[in-house]
Amino acid sequence: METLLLDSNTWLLVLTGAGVSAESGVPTFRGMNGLWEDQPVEQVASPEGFAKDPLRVWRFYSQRRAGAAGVSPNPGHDALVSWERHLGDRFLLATQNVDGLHSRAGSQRVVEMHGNLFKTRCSNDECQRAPFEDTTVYAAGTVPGCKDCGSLLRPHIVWFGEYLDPADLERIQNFSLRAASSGGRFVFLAAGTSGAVYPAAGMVDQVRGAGGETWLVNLDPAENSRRFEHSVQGKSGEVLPKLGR
Ligand code: BV8
Repeated sequence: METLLLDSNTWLLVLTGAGVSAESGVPTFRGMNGLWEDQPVEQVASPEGFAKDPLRVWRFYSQRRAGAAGVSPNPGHDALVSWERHLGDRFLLATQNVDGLHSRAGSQRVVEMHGNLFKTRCSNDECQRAPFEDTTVYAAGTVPGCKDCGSLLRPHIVWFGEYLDPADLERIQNFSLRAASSGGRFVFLAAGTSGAVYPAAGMVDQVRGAGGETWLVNLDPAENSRRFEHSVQGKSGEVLPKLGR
């Protein structure tokens, strides 16, 4: 297997998807037994779906919150922690995952692009109440209300058709600009993602446009596999610990 040299000249931007948490027992979205198999995505991960049936959306996210609370990081998460410790501020992890496992493994330089299962916020954008930590697994049939304004509370998750937090995108962009202009080697590695969802799936093109090197570590071919120069097929929990040196 090729190895990824993590030397003092390397800047590394990592993007992870559901596949990195699969070996921890967290279901992925697409493919066999995927989350979207029996939950039409537009009904459980969109503002329209929430407006139409908040009970169904809360049941979906409460089940995932309970599931994610009961699992642990795997060697793939641990490898990314060691890479961060080795590279310091020349490392950034952008994750599409909302299970919080990267932080639980010890990753600190993490951007949770699609939110976090253990955060809840008021669905009323005018309400002043900030998103808050929430480990409550709401019983089926319960939709929590905001104690400040009485509106429904919602998972602090980026749904389809919703914009990602501009601050998150800016942090990724700024890191990429610094890496590309550092005179060092700018590497982008995507792991455990089908490359189906934007803007995350477009990151590989941005890095290539900036002259960076691109790697994909995935169990199956991803939708955007052809856009990566290096591709290692396999389980991230097995590949990542051996890949970086
Ligand atoms: C937005 C909610 C502006 C959180 C999610 C450009 C072109 C086309 C469409 C668009 C575009 N720009 C925007 C869009 C629309 C849309 C989009 O991308 N649609 C797609 C479906 C075409 N994007 C958006 O709406 C985004 N917002 O861009 O705002 C805007 C607004 C309106 C209109 C236009 C633009 C918001 C995107 C966020 C949506 N929220 N989920 C949640 O409930 O989790 S996305 C959802 O998919 C999850 O967050 C998940 O992270 C993400 C990606 O899935 P993956 O992580 O890749 O998981 P998946 O199961 O698909 O794949 C797992 C992979 O792992 C597989 O390949 C498998 O082989 C591999 N694997 C499995 N086991 C292992 C493994 N690999 C390694 N080891 C293993 N052990």
